[in-house]
This record gives sequence, C-alpha cells and structure tokens, in this order.
Amino acid sequence: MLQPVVLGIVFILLLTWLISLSYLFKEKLSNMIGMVVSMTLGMITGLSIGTFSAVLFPDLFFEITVLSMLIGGFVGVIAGFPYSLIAIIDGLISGVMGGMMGTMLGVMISPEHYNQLLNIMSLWTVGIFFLIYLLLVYEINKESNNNSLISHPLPYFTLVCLFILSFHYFTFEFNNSTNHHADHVNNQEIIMDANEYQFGPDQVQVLPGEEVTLTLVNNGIEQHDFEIKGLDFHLHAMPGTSESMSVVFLKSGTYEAVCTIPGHEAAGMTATIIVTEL
Ligand SMILES: [Cu+2]
Repeated sequence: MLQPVVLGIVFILLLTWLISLSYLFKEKLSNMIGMVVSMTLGMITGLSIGTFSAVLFPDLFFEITVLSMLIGGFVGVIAGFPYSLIAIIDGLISGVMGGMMGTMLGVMISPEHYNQLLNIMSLWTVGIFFLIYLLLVYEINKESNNNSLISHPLPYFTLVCLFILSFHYFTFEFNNSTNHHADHVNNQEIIMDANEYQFGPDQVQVLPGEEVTLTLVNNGIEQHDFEIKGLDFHLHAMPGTSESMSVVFLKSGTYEAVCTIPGHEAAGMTATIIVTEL
C-alpha cells in the first residue's frame, strides 16, 4: 500500500501548490485564467481520483463514483474561488464530470491493462499540472519579475519528476479475488503479475474441484514463467505479454509455484496456491 500513499501525497502537494498560486497572486490573474485553471484542476482531479479508485476498489463502484464526483467538484470550486462565480461554476461542473468519467474508465478497462492505464493517467495528470503551473507563473511574472521560490519552475518540476519516478520503482498489485471480472460462477480467474523478481499476488486461494483460469501478465523487462510444482501447469510470457491456462485442483492442499528462468526463483519469484473449501 506504500505506492498509493506516496502518489497521493505528491498529488495533493502538486494540486495545493497550484491552488495556492491562485490565492496568493489573484490580483495579477485574469478571470479567463481562472476559468481555465478551475476547469482543468477540477476535471483532472476528478478523472485521476475516479480512475485510481475504480481500479483499486472495483467492488465499491457506486460509492467511489459519488466520492470522485464530490472531490472533483470540490477541487473545482476551491480552485475557482479566488477568481469569480463563473470560474467556480466552471470548476464545479468539470470536476463532477471528470469524477464520473474517471470511475467509468477504471471499470471498463480489463485488469491486465490496469498498469498501463494508471501509467497513462498519471503522466497525463502531472503533465497537465505542469502546464497549468507554467501558465500561472507566466501570468504572475508578466509585469514585475517575482523571484520567490513558489514561482520558480525547478521545485515544482522536481515534484512532477518524483511522481513519475515513483511509478517506475513500484508496480501496483491488485487484489484480484475481489475484482469485477471474477464473478462468473464455477470459474475463478486469477491475474498473476510478474516483474523483477516477484509475483503479485504471491499467495492465492482457490476452491477444490473448480476450474481456475490463471493469467500470467509480464509487467517486467525480462521473460518470466509460472510453473506449479507437481502439476503439468506451465505459463510463459515475454515482457509486455500475457498467457492464460485453466486448471482444476482436485485435492485441498498447498501448492508451490515458481518462475523457472535461472536465478528467478532464488531472487523471490515464488507463489503459494492454497486449495481449500470456503
Ligand atoms: Cu522470472
């Protein structure tokens, strides 16, 4: 859970910074700038919070839709507040719409594309934040040159880079036992994420006598496989690809699975499959 927390904190910092600029330098910023700022910040916040929460908590679709709409609208109102009523209305409507669209996007994408979706969304989010930052700083410095730290691009750009980097040092792990694609009765689907050098999840629970479809998704940069010891079950995926296979575990018990690429098992690419009645 470390990654969502880090990303959340950096996201709030980036957003607060932009909103603070509007409050601190409102006499230098026109109503037109305010409308662009409130609309963009409301929309982007709603979209990204909606997408992230839909991917992380697919079972709470209704709750996260309402929450994302509220947060998006709230941020839009706060961002438009220093400017005018038009900017506030702009921000409110865009934020509510962004929240709604973000959650829909999150549940429409299948689990094997979650990581790509989140990567695109996070790059898009911080890219737009940086553009808004440049717009505000340009407007603020247009007449008098204000050299305070808050309006120098380097600290802000560092935060943007921190946000992007934190995506490349962690991979999201999803709790696939609760995902919305697994609701077919008598057929469990498990998405097994592989990267250097671990499986996510590294422990899964399945029912005896039921067909289980296991998909190995290689989100890493090397080839990986997934072999269940004692069974004729082997999946192999090159980087960026996936492979699926179905299996029925007849007996209850604990099965061990490993990546058989030399050195990978020792580096930590192991997983446990627990076959048990509910
Ligand atoms: Cu491997």
